[in-house]
Amino acid sequence: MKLIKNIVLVLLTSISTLSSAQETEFSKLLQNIDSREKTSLNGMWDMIVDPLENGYYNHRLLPKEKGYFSNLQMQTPADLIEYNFETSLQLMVPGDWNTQMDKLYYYEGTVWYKKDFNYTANNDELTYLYFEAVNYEAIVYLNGERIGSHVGGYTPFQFEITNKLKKGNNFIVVKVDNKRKLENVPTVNQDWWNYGGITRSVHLITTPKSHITDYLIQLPKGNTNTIEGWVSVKNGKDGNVVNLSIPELNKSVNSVLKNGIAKFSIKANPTLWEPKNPKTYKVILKTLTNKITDNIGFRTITTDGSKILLNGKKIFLKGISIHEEAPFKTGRVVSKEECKILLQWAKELGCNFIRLAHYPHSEAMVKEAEKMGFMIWSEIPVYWTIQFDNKDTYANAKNQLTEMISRDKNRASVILWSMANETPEGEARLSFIENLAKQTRKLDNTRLITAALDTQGYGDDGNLIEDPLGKIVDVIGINNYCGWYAGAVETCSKLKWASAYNKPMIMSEVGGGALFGMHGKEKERWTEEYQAELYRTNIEMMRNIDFMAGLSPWVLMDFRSARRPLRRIQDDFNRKGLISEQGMKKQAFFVLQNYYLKENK
Ligand code: GCB
Repeated sequence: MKLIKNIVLVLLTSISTLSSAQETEFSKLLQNIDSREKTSLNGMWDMIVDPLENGYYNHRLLPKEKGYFSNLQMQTPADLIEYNFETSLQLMVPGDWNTQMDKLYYYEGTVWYKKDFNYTANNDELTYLYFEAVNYEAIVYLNGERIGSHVGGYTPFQFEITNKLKKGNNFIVVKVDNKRKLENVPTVNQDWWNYGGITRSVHLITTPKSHITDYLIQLPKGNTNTIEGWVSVKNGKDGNVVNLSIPELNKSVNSVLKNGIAKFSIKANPTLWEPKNPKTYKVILKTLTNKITDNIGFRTITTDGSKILLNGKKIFLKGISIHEEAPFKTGRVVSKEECKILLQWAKELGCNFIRLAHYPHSEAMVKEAEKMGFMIWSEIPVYWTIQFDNKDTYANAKNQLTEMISRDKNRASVILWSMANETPEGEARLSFIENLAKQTRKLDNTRLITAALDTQGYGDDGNLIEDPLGKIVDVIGINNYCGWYAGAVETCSKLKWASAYNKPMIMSEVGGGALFGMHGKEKERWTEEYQAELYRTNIEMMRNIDFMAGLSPWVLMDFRSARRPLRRIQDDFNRKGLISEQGMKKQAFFVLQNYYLKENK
C-alpha cells in the first residue's frame, strides 16, 4: 500500500509540558459544541413563577414527590392540580426573565421552565442535554425524573440522557433559582444585575457511542515550533487510532488511545496568532466513528519582569472592560450579533484587549473576539467579600473556574485567567485564591494568572502595590478610581505608583460616571465633560507608570445594576460606560480612543 506522505504513527510515552493528570482534571464537558450534531431547544418555554418554591416543597418544607417537575395534567374535571404549564405564560430561551416581563424586573427566586420536544434517539448514538448557562442554580428533570443539578450562573453543564429519553414526545422541566446567598459565588452584593433564567442556549447533542469528548491542542509554554496536545475519547479502546490533521500546515498525525487519551506532539512552525493577524488553523480530529473540527490559533504568552510578551515580543494591552449586557435593549447578551456589536465598539476604540468582567462570558463572545484579534482576560465571579473560609464556597469557585478553563482552553485569545476581583486582604482570602491559582496552573500552565486588586485609598506619596496576592499572580490587576471614589480629578495626573513586585501591572479598572447627553463644567459630576476630564488626567497618570503593561478602563457600555438607584441619572444603570446602553458614545470614548490610536505604545 502506498505510504501516505506526512502520516506518521507516533507512540508517545511522555509529553514534555503536559502533566499526565491534566486531562482528567477538566470538567468532562463536550469540547466545541459548534462542531457537534445538535438540535436546538431554544425558543419559547412555558414558565411558572414560584417565589415560595411551592412546586418543590410541601407545607412541611419537605421535598415533594410530585412537584411541578411532574408536569401533571388534569385527567377528570374533579382533579385538583394547582398549576398548569400548558396554560402558563412563556419566556424566551435564551434570555433573562427580568427584561422579558415587567413584573419580573426585580424578581429573585425560583422560576420553573418547561419545554416539550419530539425526539427519538438513534440506537447507536448517545444524546446529551447541554446548557450553555443558567443563572444561578438549576435542577433539571426529564420526563418527570430528576437528572441532575448545577450551581453557577455563567458556565456550561451537560447530562447524558440517552437512556432516559422516550421515543417521540419528551419534556424537560428546569427549576431555576437566582436567589442571592452569602455563601455563593458571587455573594449577595454585586454591582451588576442578577439576571435570572436560562440565559444562554440549550441543545440536544448527539454523538456516536464512541466519541471525542475533550481535547487540548496548543503550543507549550514559550515554545513556538511544537504543537502539543491530547484528545480524550469516550468508549474508545486502548490502541484505537486518533488522527489529528492541520491541512494548511500539511500535517496529519496518528496517535493511539491509552486509557481513553491520545497524545500528540508535532513539529510545526505555524504563523502565530496576534491581534494584528489573528490567524487560526483548521484542526481536524478523527477517530473511526467521530470527527471534530476546530479553528485554533497558536501563540505564546509570557512575562519578563514588568513586560507582557506575546510570541516573545513586548505588547501593551490597550483594553476595555465589558459586561455581558446587551446593547440597545439591555438584559443579558443572547446572540452572537450582540457580542459582535460590543466587540466592534471595542475595535473602534482602538483596543487589542478586552477584560470580560466579572464572570465567564458566552463561548460565542470568546470565539468572536478571537476572530477579531482581541486578547482576553477571563474571570470567575470571586467578587468582593465572598466566604473565603467556607469549604463549599471554595468548591463552588473551583468548579466555576474549572468549567471556564475547560470550555475555553483552546482559544488563543485568552491570555489571562483572573481568579478574583477586589477581594479584601486576609489569610483565608489568600489561601483561597492561592488554591485557585494552583488549580489553574494544574489545568493550564501556558497562560498567565491575574487578579484585580482593590486600591482605592492612597497616601500623599501615592500608592504602593504590596497586597500579598501579588506574590501569587503573574500579572497584577489594579482597580483604581482616582477622580471618582477618591481624589479630585485634577490630582490624578500627579498620582504616583510603585510596586513591591517586579511583575507586569494592568490598570484593570479606572473610570467615572456620566449620563450621555448631560453637559456642564468639568467639575460637575455626571456630565460628559467630567468623565472626559477624568480620563485625561488618569491617562496622564498611567503614562508615568513604567511597570504598566496595559489597561482595561471601566467600562465599555452602561450596564444595569441595582446598586445605582439615583433617579434621572442612573435609573438602575452604572453610568461608567463610554457608551450609553442606547449605543451613544460619550466624550470620554474619544479621549481614550485618541490615546489608543494616536499613542504609539
Ligand atoms: C469596581 C468593581 C466593579 C464596579 C465598579 C464601580 O471596582 O470592580 O464591578 O462596577 O467598581 O463602578 O464602582
